[in-house]
Amino acid sequence: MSDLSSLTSSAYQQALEVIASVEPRIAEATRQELVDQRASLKLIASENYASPAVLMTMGTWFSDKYAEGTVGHRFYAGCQNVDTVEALAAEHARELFGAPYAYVQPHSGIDANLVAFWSILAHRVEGPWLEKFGAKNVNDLSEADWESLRAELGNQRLLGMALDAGGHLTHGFRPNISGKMFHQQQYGTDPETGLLDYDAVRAKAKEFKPLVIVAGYSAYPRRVNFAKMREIADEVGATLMVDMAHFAGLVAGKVFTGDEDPVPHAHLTTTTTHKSLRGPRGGMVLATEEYAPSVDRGCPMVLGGPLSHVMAAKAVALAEARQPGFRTYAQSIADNAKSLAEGFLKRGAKLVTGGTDNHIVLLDVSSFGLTGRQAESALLDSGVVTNRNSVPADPNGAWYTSGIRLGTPALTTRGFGHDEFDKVAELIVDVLTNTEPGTTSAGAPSRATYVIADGVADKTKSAAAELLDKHPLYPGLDLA
Ligand code: DSN
Repeated sequence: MSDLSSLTSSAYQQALEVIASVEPRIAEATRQELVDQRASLKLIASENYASPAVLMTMGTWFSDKYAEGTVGHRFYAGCQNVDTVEALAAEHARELFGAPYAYVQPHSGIDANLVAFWSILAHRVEGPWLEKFGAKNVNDLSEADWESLRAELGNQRLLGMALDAGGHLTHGFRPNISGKMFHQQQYGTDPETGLLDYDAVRAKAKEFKPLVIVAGYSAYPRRVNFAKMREIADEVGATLMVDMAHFAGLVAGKVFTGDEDPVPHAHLTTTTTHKSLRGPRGGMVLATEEYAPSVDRGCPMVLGGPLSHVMAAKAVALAEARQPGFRTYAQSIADNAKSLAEGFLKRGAKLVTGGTDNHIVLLDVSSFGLTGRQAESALLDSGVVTNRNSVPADPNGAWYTSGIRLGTPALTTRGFGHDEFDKVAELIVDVLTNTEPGTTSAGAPSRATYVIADGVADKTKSAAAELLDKHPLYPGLDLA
């Protein structure tokens, strides 16, 4: 390990020198980003720290290669090495998740979801609808057939989890393309418990009869029973698409198994690769054989040319996730989230759903008399990086919010355990208890400004530094 650390140090040191010879300010910003990431408590639930091997894989000449198409079927010459990379990444993904098919080209989670949506529509075209038009394949359709198909496709329905219940923008939220390309309705959570109510989802699905049901979340602190979601989809003839971007690492690490593992239950499972999965920034679609041909058309249907350097890094990250140590890591993510939640509850803080059983803790900061925006800013001043988030039926809307979303994947990568997460809860409660809402310049109550009691931010920063020093980020990586 020390050999690898010193190799990593000299590799980055030299890389920064090469960059500095062209644009020293970029080399400096890159160096400073490491300093800053090392010095803060990163609790953003969707972030992590990828390994040096993953990071380095992205900085190569694969970046220079165009490779539209699929393995062995490219629209550019000279793609034999890209084929190796893409095939390997897909093989690792299939093996890791037990998926019949993996498409590793999407550049992000939004792109992965777009590929899935369009492939569901394309699949519809190629199913019974071709028969309806008496055509063997889409090329046989006349302009008039297309006109009528376009009208019908543009009239499809999607049912997804509401944003303030923990769903994602791409699950049918109106300002996102998913809320415009589909007629959409949303399912929420039980107003008393904050938990998903499957009977309510079923009732809504029966009434709305969607083509697509989207399950998955970005701010719901609980597990989902995907077998039940599939039952509901089957009852109404819908395609079940699960967006596991947030919890892919917990699926890969076998923390979520059986009914909680989306892959055997969903027709299509989408993900990012950089959150709990700890890979490069990017997306991926896993599919049943039935949907594979339409998923494969992601590029050029909705994607630009594949990023070969990122697909290579996906292959490296997925290989890491197939090692036994990743299961220990994934279990620690979930155990640590419980420790963090217990740390808050024993200090009297209020959590959406009363706790967690995944990697997310959603803290309702209204009991501190603060908005999410005020709490996020006060914590940032104190060296704690979080993001504000709506809580169900949030009176402060999506901009100011009443919640703070916290996640354990990044600090778990640094080696934090139960005691450290308990201390993190103590620090956060201390900052929020000692923060008051501010006023506007006209003296009216403000939802954005805040006042932290003297000395609290500095005291928190030094307590955080003590924790962080015990668990260095990229130990041995020295850029001095
Ligand atoms: N931005 C990601 C998150 O924070 O959850 C999802 O898009």
